[in-house]
Amino acid sequence: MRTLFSGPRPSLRDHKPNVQLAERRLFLRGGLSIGALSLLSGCDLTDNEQVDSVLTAISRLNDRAQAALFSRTTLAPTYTAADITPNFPFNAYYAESKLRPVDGEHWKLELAGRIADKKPWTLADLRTLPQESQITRHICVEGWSAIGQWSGVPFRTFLERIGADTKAAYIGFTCADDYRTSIDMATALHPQTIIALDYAGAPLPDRYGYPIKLRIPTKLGFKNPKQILAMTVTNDYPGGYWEDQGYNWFSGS
Ligand SMILES: Nc1nc2c(c(=O)[nH]1)N[C@H]1C(S)=C(S)[C@@H](COP(=O)(O)O)O[C@H]1N2
Ligand SMILES: [Mo]
Repeated sequence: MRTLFSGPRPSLRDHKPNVQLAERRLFLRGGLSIGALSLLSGCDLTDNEQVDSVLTAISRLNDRAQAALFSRTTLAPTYTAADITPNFPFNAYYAESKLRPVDGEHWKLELAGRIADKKPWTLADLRTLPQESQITRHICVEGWSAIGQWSGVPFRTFLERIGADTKAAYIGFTCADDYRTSIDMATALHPQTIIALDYAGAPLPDRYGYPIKLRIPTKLGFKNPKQILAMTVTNDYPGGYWEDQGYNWFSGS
């Protein structure tokens, strides 16, 4: 059940990563013991570290299954203005009082990796590209969801414009608060994935990721980086802040 946030909200840290929860539950429910897992994996699983590394491997296998099921044309549900959640929540790996705003006047999006034209982009540059607006639901693994309106540049348009290698496997993002995440190319090219410049028709507030947030309605909230400083197109798995702590990398919503 997806519930609307109300009251004090636990941190992602209070939630067991998917590796420990979903996969483990799946295997236990399926009657798969650690002993059977040992047989399957061909390893003698004698300690937690080994069990975790096998479960991480299963989570990466699950990434491939999700990627195979992901459809480039299936759209996330969209909503009307009346559905928008008042006081859309702020979330980050720290409290909102610790938020350090980015100076958008001097900000430039840095480009690296498999990209033909690595010229950095200003906010004004991004405003010259075609813009799109969407009202979609943001779902956080912490168990809350909320509906908001984001507008900006379709990410596919941007990737084509900069000559990104769309055959590459990953796009990695680094953010002003040192947050990191990464996504698969199919999701990057999905028609609803946008570089959000506006929230509710006005420039993105600091709390929602000014100067830019990558808004991906087909993925869980933690895969939507805010305050992006740089992006890399790469074939080397970039991981991410929560992903490196065991959260499932693909995390479709
Ligand atoms: N730079 C940055 N981006 C981030 C995070 C973060 O801590 N830092 N947290 C993620 C998580 S877990 C969520 S749910 C959403 C929250 O976005 P919001 O504050 O606009 O609701 O941002 C995501 N992107
Ligand atoms: Mo989240």
